[in-house]
Amino acid sequence: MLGKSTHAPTPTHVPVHLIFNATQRSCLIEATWKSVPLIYNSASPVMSYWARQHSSCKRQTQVVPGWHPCSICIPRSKWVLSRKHRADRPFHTTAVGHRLVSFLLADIGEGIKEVVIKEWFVSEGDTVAQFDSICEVQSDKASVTITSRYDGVIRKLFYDVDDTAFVGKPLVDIEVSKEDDSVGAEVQEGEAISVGRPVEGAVIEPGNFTLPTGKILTTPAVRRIAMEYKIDLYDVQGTGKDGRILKEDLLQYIERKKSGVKAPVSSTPTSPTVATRQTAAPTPALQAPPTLPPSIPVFLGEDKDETITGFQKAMVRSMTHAMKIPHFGYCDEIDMTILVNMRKELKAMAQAHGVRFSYMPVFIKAASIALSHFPVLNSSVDEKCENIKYKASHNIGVAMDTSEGLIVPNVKGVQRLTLLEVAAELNRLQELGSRGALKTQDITGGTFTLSNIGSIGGTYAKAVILPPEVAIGAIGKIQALPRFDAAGNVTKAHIMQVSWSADHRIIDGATMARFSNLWKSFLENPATMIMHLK
Ligand code: CO6
Repeated sequence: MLGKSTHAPTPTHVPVHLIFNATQRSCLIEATWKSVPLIYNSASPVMSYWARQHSSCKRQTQVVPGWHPCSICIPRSKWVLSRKHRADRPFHTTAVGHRLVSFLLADIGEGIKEVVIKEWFVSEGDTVAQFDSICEVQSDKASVTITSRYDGVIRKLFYDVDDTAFVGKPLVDIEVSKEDDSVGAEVQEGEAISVGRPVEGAVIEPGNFTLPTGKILTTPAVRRIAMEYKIDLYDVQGTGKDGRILKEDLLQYIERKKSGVKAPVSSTPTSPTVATRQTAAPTPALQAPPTLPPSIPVFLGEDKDETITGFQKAMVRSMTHAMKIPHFGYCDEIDMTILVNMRKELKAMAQAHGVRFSYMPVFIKAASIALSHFPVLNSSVDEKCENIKYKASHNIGVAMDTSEGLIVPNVKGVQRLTLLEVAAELNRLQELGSRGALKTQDITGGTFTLSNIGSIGGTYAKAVILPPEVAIGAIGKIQALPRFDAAGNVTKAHIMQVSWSADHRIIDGATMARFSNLWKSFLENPATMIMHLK
């Protein structure tokens, strides 16, 4: 039963909301006074307060079936100050009409247990709206923007910049209005949500669906509708001031999607194939390759200690774990001469569709076709290596040199994509990677990896498997080298080396060699790939 306090707040009384469970005859008895969390100092009088106040309470809403919020005043002498936050109790009470929600750092996937706080976008006392950015955190694999789930006032930040925050632990306390119906019964924990693009085929849990914010100008109401319809606002063209997405824009977009009509988003000619699959792999504008800063010599003068954090810390963990896998290597060289010539044409064609086309899309697509012949290479094993899971989707990871270090985003469902779509998705990932904006969805769920070290230099490499995957390929630089042709004449050939690493517990050398031969045959005779292209 919810009612207004019959007591006016006095210096000796603290107005609170209690949540009673009439059946269990118990209640939550935490409150906040002047932003300081309090804990009730006495157990037994609670029910008598409840009894006294019960008759004056007017029932309005139920927070949880069987539980009823109720406002009363309790003498301050009955409370003790509690500076230590109680992480296991997400709901607290504050001044009448408000309550404090502990906003927990959500699980951001791939077993990530901790992140480093990179930047706060809010301070204590700031008012936030739903989906406003709260902070940027860095996991071992990507930067993630955490957004608010509520409208309210930030009451407490639990970490400083560069602190390590733990998944499932409070990130901030937000004071919300008791009328805020978004703090419904189903939201027992104020889990923070992260931004990103939903992955096709992924199970999207209510409250865990992620939405892009930050650069997108719109209102919480529009974001809420987008969330309900699982729409990525990056796909919606805003017609408001400065590109703000208006409610009408979103509703029109939903209508168009329902009727199958595509939005007029770009004046760039788009491939019919790409257009029909636009939701799976939108074609970004032509992007320049990320430029690396020139290497500058560093003279320290004296020794310098530095704590390993963020990506590096994660690399320590993941590589230590990875090196427990018994690796074996297999290398070969590939004559890329035909493909080098063909790529010139493909590049020009892709460019007409606004897509930058390097060799990578061909490497990736050829790998996917070869994987369908050797599914064990697209599998994963459990921790104890007792079970193999053959993965239906070819989510091919690409080791990427980004502003944040080496990250391995993956192109999802390559088996369903055309070469142009693979290229478009790779462009998108590269563009995000170059500005450190890859999202959790982009970097999770990989099933097989290719590392093109040749775009930097080098020939052979010993790549480390990314668990739970079981194989990885390192690709060397394409070089013009002398080789013998079929007639025994020395000719100029474009040669590229590949170095495979595989988990020797479940893969043998012959399987790896056969897979490599097939992949090689597609690259050496690209025409043979045509039969398998989708
Ligand atoms: N040879 C020759 N030329 C190449 C090659 C090779 N292997 N790869 C790319 N290129 C060309 C490419 O075609 C582009 O040329 P144009 O199209 O004519 O402009 C140009 O180099 C730049 O390509 P870019 O790197 O922008 O794009 P690409 O799609 O080939 O690669 C990428 C995408 C994400 C792989 C790349 O940008 C990147 O980050 N590469 C570095 C990956 C890396 O750091 N790997 C090391 C991981 S650690 O493997 C490891 C075992 C250890 C050593």
